Amino acid sequence: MLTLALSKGRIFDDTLPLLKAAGIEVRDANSRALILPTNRPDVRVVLVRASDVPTYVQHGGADLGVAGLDVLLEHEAQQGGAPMLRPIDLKIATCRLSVAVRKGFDYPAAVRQGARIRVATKYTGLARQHFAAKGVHVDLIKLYGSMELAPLTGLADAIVDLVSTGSTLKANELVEVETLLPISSHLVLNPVSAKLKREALQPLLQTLREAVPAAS
Ligand code: PRT
Ligand code: MG
Repeated sequence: MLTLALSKGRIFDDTLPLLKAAGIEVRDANSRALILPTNRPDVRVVLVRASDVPTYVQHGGADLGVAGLDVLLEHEAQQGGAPMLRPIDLKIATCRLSVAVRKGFDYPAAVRQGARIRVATKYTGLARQHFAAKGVHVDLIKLYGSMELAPLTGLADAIVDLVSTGSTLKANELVEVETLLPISSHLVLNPVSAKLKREALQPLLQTLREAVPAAS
């Protein structure tokens, strides 16, 4: 049996067509069940929180999974240790991880070498690495959602968050001032499964690779 961890929402929606192209059809997608069968008796899907996908895959609760690079790199920044096996960039759920501030806030001054900035984010590991590399002292404020509110209420000077169209920032009078990294979702593999279930995994990975649209 191969167990694939997915999160509901954009990753699930964007992964289904790729699975279909690989001959896998997920059943009962609209049920409340957390384990979904597929047309293949040897493949099932488990539904977990986006940020729990690396944990499931790392500890063998799933053989493989799909997660945003933001989630994967933040997980690695928090846990340390070896990076996860990440054989395929699925090029879905694309966005970028950026710094945003209130309109009119002097960001260049706030990130001058040796300066100090208050940053609210869900991505404390990635934000810490980013500002450390710039030689900027950062006070990190961990939030779990609605990051955009932090600069507006004076909780923080800046946020580090995902941006896609930019309309959420715009609606809250924030401006993007720096990009940390471009994001897409990747397939991740449990290292033990990669060895022990190689026979079953290889053809699946190959068809998935072929289903990913070539870079334009
Ligand atoms: O929602 P939940 O707490 O369960 O988990 P989650 O928020 O991590 O899951 P989900 O499904 O929202 O996001 C899963 C993955 O989708 C993320 O880890 C990213 O890799 C990817 N992704 C792609 C995005 C976006 N685009 C995106 N725009 N994730 C979130 N957003 C949010 C962003 O945080 C901001 O609030 O959308 C807003 C900005 O969108 P624009 O279009 O207004 O710029
Ligand atoms: Mg969300």
